[in-house]
Amino acid sequence: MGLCSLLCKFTRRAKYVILLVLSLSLLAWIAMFLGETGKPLLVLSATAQTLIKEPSLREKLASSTSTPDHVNTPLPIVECPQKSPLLRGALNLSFESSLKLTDVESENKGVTDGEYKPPDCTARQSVAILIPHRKRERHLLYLLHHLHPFLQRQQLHYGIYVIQQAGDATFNRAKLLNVGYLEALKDYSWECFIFHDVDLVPENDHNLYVCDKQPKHLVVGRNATGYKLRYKGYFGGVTAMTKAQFLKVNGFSNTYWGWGGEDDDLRVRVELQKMKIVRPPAHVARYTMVFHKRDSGNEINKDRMRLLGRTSLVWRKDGLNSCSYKTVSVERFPLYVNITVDIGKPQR
Ligand code: UD2
Ligand code: MN
Repeated sequence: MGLCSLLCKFTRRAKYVILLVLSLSLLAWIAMFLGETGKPLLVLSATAQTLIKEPSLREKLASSTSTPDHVNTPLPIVECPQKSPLLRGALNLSFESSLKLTDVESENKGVTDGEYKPPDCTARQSVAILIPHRKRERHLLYLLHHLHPFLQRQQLHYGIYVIQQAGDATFNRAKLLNVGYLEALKDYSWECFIFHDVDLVPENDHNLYVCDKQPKHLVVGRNATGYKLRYKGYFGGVTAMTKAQFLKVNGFSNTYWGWGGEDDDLRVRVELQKMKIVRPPAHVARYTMVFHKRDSGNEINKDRMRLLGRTSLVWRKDGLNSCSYKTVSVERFPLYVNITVDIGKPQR
């Protein structure tokens, strides 16, 4: 019995061991089978991916061999380069007495209603040029003759506005410029404004007619003053301010009638807002002022020093927000928008 029970135990254990070995080898076989078939599965999924990509490749090929893209969809217009490749630097200016408006018009076919956009890129800034004017037709012609190609070489989107003071009352440059700002914004949301004397012609197209983070004075020097800054803080002639900067100072004062002071008043407003006037380098910010005498109706403003003394007290209520005027006409000529305006007369 002892031997029999021993044998029985042994055969039972052997059965278990054999069963275990069998099941292990079955598992190993299954694993091996899966291992073999796993590879083709991966290959299949990779093929599936390639197949998914394939139609777009085919589409690309098809589209490149059929009608060109630009026939159906407009080409994306890229931003103009930081530095225009069209700039020429210092220029020889000409002031021919035989020059006619029709000549300047035919030289600037790309300009419509005083507005221009570069044809092959999106301009970096949209700039309105505001020119206060009365009875300076010859100066205006010379300025248009030089300024249009100058601005086009700078690849700007621009519009030129001439603001004509109607009647014979004393001239008010600053108020006309306020009117120009308010009227130009009715046409387009210009982001930059250049306040520009009619008789100043820029000599170097590296003097960029764009706005900066701070108000910019563009006339460092001019022929008549030996190309030197007239005095520290001088802010006359041609200045550039963004829409927001000009709004922040409430524009120019409306109360300077006659010659002088209004440019200093704007400087005071800028300084009151803790802004800082910037200027391009002197060799670039050069202008030729077409010779002129003092105009009748623009006599020296004897009141200007008194007015300058009260700027910090009145700027909030004297400026863009109190600029009242009557628009006489808005004429859209090929090379500029002509706004004739009745701005009243001095209250004295
Ligand atoms: C200086 C300033 C100018 C202004 C002025 C004082 C420079 C280069 N310019 O110019 O910005 O501060 O002093 O008011 O320093 N205008 C007419 N018709 C007139 C009178 C004036 O169109 O009958 C316009 C025109 O755009 C002219 C501007 O007003 O350029 C300034 O008058 P200005 O040229 O007689 O004065 P000016 O040269 O002393
Ligand atoms: Mn002048």
